[in-house]
Amino acid sequence: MVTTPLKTTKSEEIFAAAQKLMPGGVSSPVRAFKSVGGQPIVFDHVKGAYIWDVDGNQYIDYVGTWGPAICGHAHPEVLAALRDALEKGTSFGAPCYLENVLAEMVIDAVPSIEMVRFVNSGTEACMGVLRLMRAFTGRDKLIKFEGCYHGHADMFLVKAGSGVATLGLPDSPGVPKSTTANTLTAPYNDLDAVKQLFEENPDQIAGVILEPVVGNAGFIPPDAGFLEGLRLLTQEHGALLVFDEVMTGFRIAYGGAQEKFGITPDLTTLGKIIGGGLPVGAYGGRKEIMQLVAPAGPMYQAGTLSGNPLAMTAGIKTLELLQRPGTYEQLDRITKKLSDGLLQIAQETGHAACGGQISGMFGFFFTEGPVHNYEDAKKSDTAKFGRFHRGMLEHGIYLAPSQFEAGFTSLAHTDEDIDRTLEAARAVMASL
Ligand code: KE4
Repeated sequence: MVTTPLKTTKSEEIFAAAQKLMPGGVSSPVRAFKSVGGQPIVFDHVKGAYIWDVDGNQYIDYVGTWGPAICGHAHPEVLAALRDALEKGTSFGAPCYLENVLAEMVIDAVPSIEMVRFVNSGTEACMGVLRLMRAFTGRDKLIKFEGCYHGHADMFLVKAGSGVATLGLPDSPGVPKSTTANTLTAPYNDLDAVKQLFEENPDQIAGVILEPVVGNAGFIPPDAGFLEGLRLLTQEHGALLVFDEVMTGFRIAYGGAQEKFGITPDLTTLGKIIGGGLPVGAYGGRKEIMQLVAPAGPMYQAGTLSGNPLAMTAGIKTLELLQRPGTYEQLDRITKKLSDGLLQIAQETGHAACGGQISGMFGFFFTEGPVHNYEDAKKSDTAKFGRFHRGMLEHGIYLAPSQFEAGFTSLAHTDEDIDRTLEAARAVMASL
């Protein structure tokens, strides 16, 4: 458990040194706790639903390394599989049977995917899928939604979510206007705005890319009819529909949001869970589209470590674990208990709050709500969220360090963990 106030001497020393070595002392901006204040804690090790920091404090973890740890951190069966794989080497840079195995599992699971290409991150997957959308349609423009995040490639850094939203960056310097000139944006859940963009840009839009359940502006589910409407609009205008399921894939259902909502896009991006904690991304879709990708076709995309045996091994074992009966019922039950509890406690302690969950993904905002899009999300009390985050940390609960992120549970979280979390939330909310 944690000491109150939190003893974080070693974390502070290590993070102070880190800031002299790496910009902001981190390898990815959201980890710096900029929007919630205070020092980030430095992890020593993780196991199951728990984190231990370098000062020996233990926390219940609701970030799960941003999604991959859905079976619990350092799952014994994943570690055992990796130990065996290690004996055969860490990287081949050549065809490997494990790629066939994971590819087959992804193709069997995800309705839109008939063929798949592995890369090393969600960013790379989204870069590849955009180039493919453009190659297949011969069109240059794309539609994304405000608050959605598709990795840090130039053309997506327009009104992006996640760390861009967290840091309140207008958009990033270093991205030429020419690069984002073809990136059109619309508010999430606003079909009329998308319709208008298609009318204003006839035959120029290669496709629409979105998070089918938003996690990078906080948790924002699709309104009824939104996904269906996009499916019809893209078909009507000869454009492609792309679900960025880097976060939702294998999380909100084994077949992702497209299985959950029964809407099949033309292309899908994946990441996080399919790597089981090692670096993997993927993009896939209909064979007629994927056949364009080199060396089958002319659309170039490559990667030294793509499909490496360790990442394939961790992904295969993770998906095997997720196939076990009762997985998604358990994730849904435990996360609903958490989400409903947080909202009830907020109400009982006099705080306006709204939010929800789908399977092992949840989020809430300190605002009356409802939150249908990024503009709504930005109206929430982010300063209060920062105080809540710090208070929960002091109570040994590790939440995503930004209002504009989603929370994640795992198969390792127990009812006792949820009860302890709600107990802490009651104490902290009463003190806000
Ligand atoms: P990566 O390049 O970080 O593997 O994936 C980019 C990406 C693409 N699409 C979606 C829907 C994503 O959520 C992400 C990455 N998610 C963030 C967390 N919201 C990664 C955490 C970070 O940036 O440190």
